[in-house]
Amino acid sequence: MKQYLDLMRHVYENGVDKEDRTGTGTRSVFGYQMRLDLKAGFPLVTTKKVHLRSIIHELIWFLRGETNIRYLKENGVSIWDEWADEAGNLGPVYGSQWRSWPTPDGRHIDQIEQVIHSLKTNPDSRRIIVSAWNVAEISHMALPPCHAFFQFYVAPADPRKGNNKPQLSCQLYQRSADIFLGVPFNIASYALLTMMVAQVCDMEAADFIHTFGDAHLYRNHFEQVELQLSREPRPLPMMTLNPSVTDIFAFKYEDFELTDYHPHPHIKAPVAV
Ligand code: FFO
Repeated sequence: MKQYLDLMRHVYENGVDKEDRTGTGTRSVFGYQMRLDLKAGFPLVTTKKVHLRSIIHELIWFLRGETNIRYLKENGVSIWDEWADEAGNLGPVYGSQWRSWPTPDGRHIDQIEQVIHSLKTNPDSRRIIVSAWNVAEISHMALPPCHAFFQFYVAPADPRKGNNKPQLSCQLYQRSADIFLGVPFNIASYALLTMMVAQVCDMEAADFIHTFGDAHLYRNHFEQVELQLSREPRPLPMMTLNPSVTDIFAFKYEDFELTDYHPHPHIKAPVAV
């Protein structure tokens, strides 16, 4: 995926050196956008091996509305361990906001359900949005959302262009992005989500647009970054979803099949907490 390496190179060569909350130090750029064509292959980074298992389980966990790491631990996923309390809780993070955003009058809004409903009944809407950025609850979260706000967009089917179904795109605003460790996860996660939403709405996944606020490379990832920038991207793999799933909340780990993934070897790096 050339777009990812371009982002990494851009920040490495043009970013400003800046301190950060974790005390690690970063090189950072403010404002950047990538557009990925989901028909060109599944956007899983090929210049290092990326652990898709963790990404799929994390996404299923978000969609279950969970905010305790128990489900992740049961499935051998440890990417959220550093932020959980002794009981495994993270506070009202992604899953809670996506599925049960609390209203002032004591109800809860299922934003994912609403998005699916809007796509099916009013695909031209310009309000098909999910926000994890719940200002009133941020102080109770283990970490304020990094991928904070996303919107869906539908272009009508156009058989003359070979598009026999409506074309679903998704744009994400990510306020803070750890380019080496987090971004490959974030890209694959939203690409998957877009494909899943498209399938249950009988649409085709088109573009994923990834918009960044503070896009940074941690100083203790620079060696890994140089190694990765020296590698040649390989052809993208293919992702197939079990076509019998028609409910966004019914996807299981076994419903995802990745083929033709031939990445360069994994590159280890420490995560900033
Ligand atoms: N904190 C930091 N510093 N960077 C991030 O991207 C994020 N996240 C969330 C919340 N906290 C963050 C957690 N996401 C890895 C990948 C994604 C994470 C956290 C950690 C990681 O260590 N990946 C390794 C090992 C993979 C595995 O164990 O499966 C790797 O990819 O090599 C942003 O969403």
